[in-house]
Amino acid sequence: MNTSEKTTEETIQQGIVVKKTLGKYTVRSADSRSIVCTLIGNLSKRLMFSIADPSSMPKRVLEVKELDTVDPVAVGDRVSMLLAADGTGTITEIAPRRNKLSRPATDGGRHYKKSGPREQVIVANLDQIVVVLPAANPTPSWDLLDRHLATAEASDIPALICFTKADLLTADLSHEIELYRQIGYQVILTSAVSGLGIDELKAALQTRVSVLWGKSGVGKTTLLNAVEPGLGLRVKAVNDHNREGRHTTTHLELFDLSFGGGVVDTPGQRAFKIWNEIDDFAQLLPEMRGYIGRCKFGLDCTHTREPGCAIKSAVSTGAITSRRYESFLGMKDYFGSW
Ligand SMILES: Nc1nc2c(ncn2[C@@H]2O[C@H](COP(=O)(O)OP(=O)(O)OP(=O)(O)O)[C@@H](O)[C@H]2O)c(=O)[nH]1
Ligand SMILES: [Mg+2]
Ligand SMILES: [Zn+2]
Repeated sequence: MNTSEKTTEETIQQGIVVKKTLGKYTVRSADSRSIVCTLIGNLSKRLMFSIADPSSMPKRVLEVKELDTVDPVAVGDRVSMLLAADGTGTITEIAPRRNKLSRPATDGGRHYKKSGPREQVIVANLDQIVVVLPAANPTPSWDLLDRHLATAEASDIPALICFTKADLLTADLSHEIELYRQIGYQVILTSAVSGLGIDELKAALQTRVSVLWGKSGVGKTTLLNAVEPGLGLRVKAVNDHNREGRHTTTHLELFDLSFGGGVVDTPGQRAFKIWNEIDDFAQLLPEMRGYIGRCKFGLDCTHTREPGCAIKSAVSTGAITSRRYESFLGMKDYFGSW
């Protein structure tokens, strides 16, 4: 159905999905209004056309299939919507995505097909992923950081690293920070209490669309409140600090920044399985990538026990740190299968 033919031009608007809750999508229009939308019926199904390219003629629907995704709309999607007189809208079209952060859906039965899980797109059209982890209290988990960075690499979205709670720092992190900088990641050390690094973070966020990514309680929302005080978002009460499994932020939301750009705050995430199929996890560690194909067994090398492995040899000379190599070894198990 081509809705634009049936309606006047004023009733169709473009916008960006900023929030989702149970079948309702909040879309920010170009004139900064928030419009609560539902989804037009045919976008919830996959229409199989008589020829491969549905944009060319003839457009005859042969079959209607269930979607391969949990929800066809994600926060960050650019959509067209049809506005009703009561101020609500209907999403009629989703623009092709520039990129997406996806995971295999974890909700077992309903969404789990024989061929494997369905795709769950968490956020679409990102300029960068800000991996957030505490500098202290608790001490940073380097394995988790490496998995988050690997997920960003697998999604082909640039990542930067943001440490929080620098005011609680007791150990010296400069060695680790330098390691990640040498790999090529920007690293920002922040404290919402002292204000350290907040200007640097603002500069990194400006004019870009970013997502704050990290475990519950690391201080993502606190950080967003620090860069944009007007938002006044709810954060975890101080006496709730060490209570695991309690998410203070309960849904994803894209916020506009007054200095330009947008940030998606997320409920805390453990590292999840990577959606894309990965041939060699060394591809996901930038400092290892250049060695792929240079091992004695070429692309068949798993970089574990083989003789003449270029990656293991780089670990022995220190060109690749053994800690990152350990992370790499863990990734196969962690990400390997669903
Ligand atoms: N000392 C100190 N505490 C901080 C800092 N940043 C955050 N916190 C505290 O850490 C706790 C968790 O902060 P939140 O911002 O709610 O964490 P979150 O990552 O948004 O958590 P979820 O929404 O559950 O994913 C709060 O009690 C904050 O006060 C900081 O820079 N220094
Ligand atoms: Mg939060
Ligand atoms: Zn190898």
